[in-house]
This record gives sequence, C-alpha cells and structure tokens, in this order.
Amino acid sequence: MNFSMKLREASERNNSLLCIGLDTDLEYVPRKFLMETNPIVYFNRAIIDITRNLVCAYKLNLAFYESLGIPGIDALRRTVKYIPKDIPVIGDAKRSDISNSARHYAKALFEVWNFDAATVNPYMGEDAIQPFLEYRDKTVFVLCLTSNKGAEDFQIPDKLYLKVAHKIKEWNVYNNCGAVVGATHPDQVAEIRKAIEDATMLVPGIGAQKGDLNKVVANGLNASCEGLIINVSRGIIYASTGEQFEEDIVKKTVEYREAINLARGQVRCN
Ligand code: NUP
Repeated sequence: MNFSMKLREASERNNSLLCIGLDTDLEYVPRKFLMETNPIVYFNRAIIDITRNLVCAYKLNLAFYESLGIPGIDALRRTVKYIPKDIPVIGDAKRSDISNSARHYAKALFEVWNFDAATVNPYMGEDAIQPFLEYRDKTVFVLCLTSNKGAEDFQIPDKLYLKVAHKIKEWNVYNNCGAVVGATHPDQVAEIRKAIEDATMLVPGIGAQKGDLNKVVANGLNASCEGLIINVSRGIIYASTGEQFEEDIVKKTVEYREAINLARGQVRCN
C-alpha cells in the first residue's frame, strides 16, 4: 500500500491528523526505562503501544538515533519494525545531494529503513530530489517554510518558500510529493496551501515550539478537509515523569487529537 493510501486509512480509522514524533532523547526518558539494555527501543514501544489507535502517522527524526551511534541505529531499525504496518512512518532526515549520492540516500531511507515517507531539502534543486520521487509508492516531503527563526534568513525574504511551493506542485505528478511547513507561520500556511493545491502538508512546530494549531488547521486543510499531518514530538513524548506514564501520554495524545478535530470541525469542507 502506498503512503497516501496508508495515511488516509490510518487517519480515518483513528479519526486523527496527529503524528507523534519519536524524537527520543535519553536525557528525558523516565527512569523506569533506563534499566533496559536499549532504553530507547522500550520507551518507543511503550509510546507506540498506547497511541497506535490515536494517530495517523509516526515521524522519526534520524538525528536522535544517529547521534547514539550503533545502538541508536539499532533502536531506529527496531522501532520502525515495531510500528504496525497500517500506520505510515516518516523518516525526518532532510536529505538531498547530487543525484548519484541522493540515490543512495533514497535507497537507505526507503529500502533499508523502510520509511513510507522522507523529508528532503530543496536547496540543491530538482535533480537532487528526483531520486526520491522515483519511489512512487513513497512520499517525499520537501522543506518549504521551516518553523525555526532561521527561516527568516533565506526562506521568507522574496517569498522563496512560495517558489518552493510551486515546485512541489510541479513535482507532485504521481501524488507523492508534499510540503513541510512550520506551524509557527500559520498565515503563510494558507498561501502555501493555495500553491500546492491538494498535496499533503507535514506541519511540525505544535507544542514545544508554540505554533498556532487552530490557524494551521483552518489554513492548511485541502479542499477535501484532508491533506494535513500535524506533528507533535516533545509535547507528547515527554508529557510524563514516569509515575503514571501510560495515563499521562494517552491523556496528552487525546488532547492534541481532539484539539485538531475541534478545529477541523469549524472548517467548511467539500
Ligand atoms: O521546520 C521544521 N521544524 C521542525 O521542528 C521541520 C522539521 N522537520 N521539524 C522537526 O519536527 C524537528 O526536527 C523535530 O523532529 C520535530 C518537532 O519537534 P517538537 O518541537 O514537536 O519537539
């Protein structure tokens, strides 16, 4: 099943546009998991077990795994394997390179780690993205307008993000190209939605980065009231000190899912 179909089914089944970001940092993992030989694997599995009926996707940022060397890579492999096959998994790696090298990045993310989607950086242009787009059953999320302050350096002046958005529309021939747009720029979400038409938007920046959830949902849904994946990482996975881990995480996840659905309910859809 391709990424879009998996996403639609998981989203409908769980009535959710919420993606949990498994950005697992040992420093914040509750003590009870630290007894295990690879605590990250057990922490991630615990999160997945209790949230798999509440999300439309999971996202793993590779930085948190690569920074731990071999045990981190092992945790990445075992976490992706553990996620139920009917929930799409996004590899947030922000890759791109000359096409000969990009082919290997794409192979690693899609064939070795088995991600259903990956994030890429548009700075090197079309030939650096093309090897990813050749995987038609996967989805490629192109950084369009990032959530950080540095977006003001290159992306916002001259509305470079809109140029990228128009390219995303052009690259989305096989319905496998989407945009990453930070929730800290809710007004621009509307402009980008117009430019990319029905393509899927991956929106990080809710929770710890204080993005505006209601505005993002109002401005980001496509004509069918879909096409939006809202990521929350720290705001959910570190919502517990460990005493009542399951209860705390489920409570926070439900809160985010319901807040998104409430905002979605206010939007008139086709
Ligand atoms: O523009 C972006 N902003 C952003 O935060 C693009 C991203 N891919 N991310 C990622 O989303 C970031 O690297 C992290 O993995 C996640 C946000 O995490 P949090 O702020 O919800 O903890």
